[in-house]
This record gives sequence, structure tokens and C-alpha cells, in this order.
Amino acid sequence: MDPLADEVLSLIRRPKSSFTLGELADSLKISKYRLHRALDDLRALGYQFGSDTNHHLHLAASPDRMIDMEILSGLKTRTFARHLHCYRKIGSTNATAVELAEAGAPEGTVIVAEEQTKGRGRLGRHWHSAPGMGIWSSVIMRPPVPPDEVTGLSLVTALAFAETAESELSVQVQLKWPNDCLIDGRKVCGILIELSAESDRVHYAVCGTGINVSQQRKDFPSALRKTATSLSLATGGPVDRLAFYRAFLYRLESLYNRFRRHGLLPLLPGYRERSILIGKKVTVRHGRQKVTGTAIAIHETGGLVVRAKGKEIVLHAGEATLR
Ligand code: BTX
Repeated sequence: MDPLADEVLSLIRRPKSSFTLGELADSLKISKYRLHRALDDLRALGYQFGSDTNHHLHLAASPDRMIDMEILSGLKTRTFARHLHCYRKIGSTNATAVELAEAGAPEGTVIVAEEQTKGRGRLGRHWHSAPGMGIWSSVIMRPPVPPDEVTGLSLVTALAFAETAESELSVQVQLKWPNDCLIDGRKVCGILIELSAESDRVHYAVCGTGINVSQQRKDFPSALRKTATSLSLATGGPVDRLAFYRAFLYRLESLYNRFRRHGLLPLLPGYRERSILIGKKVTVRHGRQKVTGTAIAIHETGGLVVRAKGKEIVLHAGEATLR
């Protein structure tokens, strides 16, 4: 984005701002001609401007686009997204985040795209990431925890999503350990944590989140129509994608910081109360391992505690299905 266009927007967006074109040009120390060009550039991005009877300019509409100016406008985080990479189209935000993390990108770096052509799910699965309809985003984290506690990050992220959806949109979210977020039993958000670690230390974790926002049923491929949903389907109306994303990043940062300082323990009650597995009979598959029993708790390392054949087993990863 042209820095001038950025400055124009920040001035117009200031609370109680009232500038005529001439006053705006004077404040920016540019000619009216340059100002008109900057406004045209902004219009091309989808911004609309209006003016009152005194010819004071105001912002009439902002584009629903994952661009830095829109994400940063009103974002309350301290570190998350303060290094921000926005793409119109990308293979996978996680893949790019891994490259940036390898090159030393700091904690909190965010990669976000309008569309992913190779969105990754777990175990090599594909994540459907239609253009403009969701939030396809990854955050680089450098948590000071041993690798076997990284499952905790999936839980932190799932809880951040659930709390955001509940407080911003009043929809109830259920969580299925370790990484599924569901509304009415359908997947609305998927989480993929990718890790670089030594035996006792995490170099970085990339926390990828795919949130379905505006899709209607027909927008999902037929294979997903019965199992997927979107925030818009859940609320029955349009959802402000950028406002939701800003609120989610803020909550994710604050829960992540609690996790860094105090571990998962203080977050477990919130996770447990939304868990659809606790108290139920489950089968958990992980590689060749298959455990069937009753899910009784979430362990403070983020694992699922299953009682099977009289023993309590803590599972740190896997695919859980209700029986
Ligand atoms: P998962 O392996 O738990 O879920 C993948 C499965 O979910 C797919 O096999 C399919 O059945 C179903 N699915 C695919 N796309 C969707 C969708 N849009 N909505 C609902 N269900 C779907 C979950 O993996 C982890 C997904 C993380 C995606 C984010 S997007 C940003 C980041 N970059 C990236 O490449 N991946 C992550």
C-alpha cells in the first residue's frame, strides 16, 4: 500500500476528524492533485468517501479485504500481526510461515491470505479455502515449552476461536480434542500446528487457523456440505470478517500469553466446558495406535485422558471419534 494512501486513511479515520479536501491536502503537505490520486487509489481498493454539506470528507465504506490497513485499523494486539504479511492468493499460509520462521521472523508474525490453493489440513489432508470467504491465517509462535506440550497450542487456539465466536456473534461453539471447532456438530474452524523442535526445546510453532466465515451451503464442495458450516450460516446473516479477525487475534494473543506464563492449567476449565468428548466413549487413533475407552479429562499438557481397560492413558495426539 502506498504510504500516502495510508496516511490519508488514518487522518480521515481519526475520531471527530473533519477535513475538507483542501484542509486534508494542507495537513499532508501535498497538492490537491496528489490527494485526488491517493483517493482514487483507495477507491480502486474498495474504499468509498462521502462529504457533508460543509464539504467535510468521511469514510463511507471500507473494503472487506484482508489487507494490512484494514486488519491493523483498530487492532488491539501488542505483538500479534505487528509483523504482517497479506496475500491475495497463496499456496498455504502455514508453508509461508514456516519459511519465514526458518529465516528468523519474530514471534507474532502473521501471514494471511484471501485464498489458498494448497491449504493444508492435518496428515496431508486438504483444507478448502475459498477466495474471500474465510480467514486463512498463520501465526508464528516461539513458546518456551517442551515439544510434547505443544498440543496445548491447539487447545489455546480452539478456545480463542470459541470465545471470540461466542462474545462477538453469540453463537455456541463445541470443541473436539485436539483441534476441531464445531457449531451444531459441523466444522467451522480447523487448526493446524506445525513444529520445529529439538528433543527438549521448540524452535517455533506455526499456528494455522482456517475459519469459515461467509460461505453458504452451496459454496462448499459437495463432499463437505454435510460436515462443514460457516459463521454466517450459524448466525443467519452477514458477518464482518475483518472485525471478527481482529477480535480473534486479540483473544488468541491474550490466551497465548497466559499459556506462556502459567501453562494450560488456567485455560482448561474453559476448554472442558465446551468439549464434546469428555464423559463420552471414544476411539482415538494415532498412527498404528488405537485406544478405545471413556474420555475423562484434558490433561494439563493438553493431552486427552482416556480410561481404557481400567487404566488411565494420556494421549498427546490423534484423531478422536465418538462411539
Ligand atoms: P483436519 O485434518 O483436522 O481437517 C481436514 C478435513 O476437514 C478435510 O479432510 C475435510 O474433510 C474437512 N475440510 C476441508 N476444508 C474444510 C473447510 N473449509 N471447512 C470444514 N471442513 C473442511 C484441520 O485439518 C486443519 C486446517 C487448518 C487450515 C489452516 S488455513 C490457514 C493455515 N494454512 C494452511 O495451509 N492450513 C492452515
